[in-house]
Amino acid sequence: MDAIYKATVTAPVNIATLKYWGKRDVALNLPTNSSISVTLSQNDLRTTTTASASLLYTEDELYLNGSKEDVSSKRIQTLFRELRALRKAEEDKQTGSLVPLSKYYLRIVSENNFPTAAGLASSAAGFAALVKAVAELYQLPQSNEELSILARQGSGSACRSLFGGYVAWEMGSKADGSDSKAVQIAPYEHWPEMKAAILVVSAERKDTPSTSGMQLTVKTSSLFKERVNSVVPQRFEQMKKSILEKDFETFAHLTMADSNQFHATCLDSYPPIFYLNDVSRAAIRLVEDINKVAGEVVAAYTFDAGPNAVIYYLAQNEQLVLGPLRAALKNLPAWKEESHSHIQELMS
Ligand code: 2P0
Repeated sequence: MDAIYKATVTAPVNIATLKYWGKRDVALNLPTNSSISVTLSQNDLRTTTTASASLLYTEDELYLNGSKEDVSSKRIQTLFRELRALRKAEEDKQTGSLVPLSKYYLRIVSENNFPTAAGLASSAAGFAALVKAVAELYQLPQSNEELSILARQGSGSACRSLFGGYVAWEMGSKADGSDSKAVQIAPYEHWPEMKAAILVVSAERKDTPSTSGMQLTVKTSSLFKERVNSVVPQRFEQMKKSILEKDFETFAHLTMADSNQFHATCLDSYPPIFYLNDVSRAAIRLVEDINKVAGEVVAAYTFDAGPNAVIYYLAQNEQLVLGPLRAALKNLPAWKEESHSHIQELMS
């Protein structure tokens, strides 16, 4: 009986606080700006992936939440090819002592513990888990930063899910993408008081997929040019500093401003892209009210390519933030109509 070689890993979702939106190279997934995210804890939203290789397998296969997915996409093929090449290099180095896994077919079995493609960064956790699982199966010596370059080619935001805590994706400047990678700004333990809650407004698949949405924005939005050239470079440094200094007020202001500007560039695209809905906009007003009543900034909202809000706050302000949110949303007709809508606390 032929052996099956296996490795299982998990990768958490990351939520951008400084948004990636726009590619300067579509094939290599090179972004038009650097971005920053907070990685959720492994206990929250995550993908668990088992990668296996065996002579028994007759083709490369990928299963996501129990259903067989197409592996012929360029992104998947690139990852398989690059990971095999890295394994092959190790096999060549250690002549004859390693099982030639680079020649075996792969089977990837992946499960999300949250809705796929509802603006919950499922591709980020998914591709990060795929790269981590195969790297572990192949016992590759590459660092997480090096693996992030691979994950980026699966999905841009996936490179940031290789690290926990506070993470930057440095856009890089090289044409081959070898310096467009994720680095950790600070581990989770640096600022453990940081909490997040997600308002699941809708678990439906999003309208405009990120990849085509951002291409449309790059092509048609004039506000976008201003954003990448003049706004984000400054914000990137300011946000990093606010994280290192645990300055919640600055972090929160930058996070909300960046979410708003990202959605403004979506609206400025032609035809316009709408990711926020009535509940999303109500959540923005509620957070603004909560901060006003508190007399200081105690909560920050951010939205990705979908209507679900992620609210950041510090542990000591949990009641101050979540109490009014729960009370107000309960009475909102649009919130009640959505059977999936709920508030989920994260990073606890
Ligand atoms: C982000 N988003 O920084 C931004 C904010 C959505 C809004 O990264 O084409 O799925 O696979 O590189 O990574 C979503 O884009 O796009 C995303 P691809 P991805 O998290």
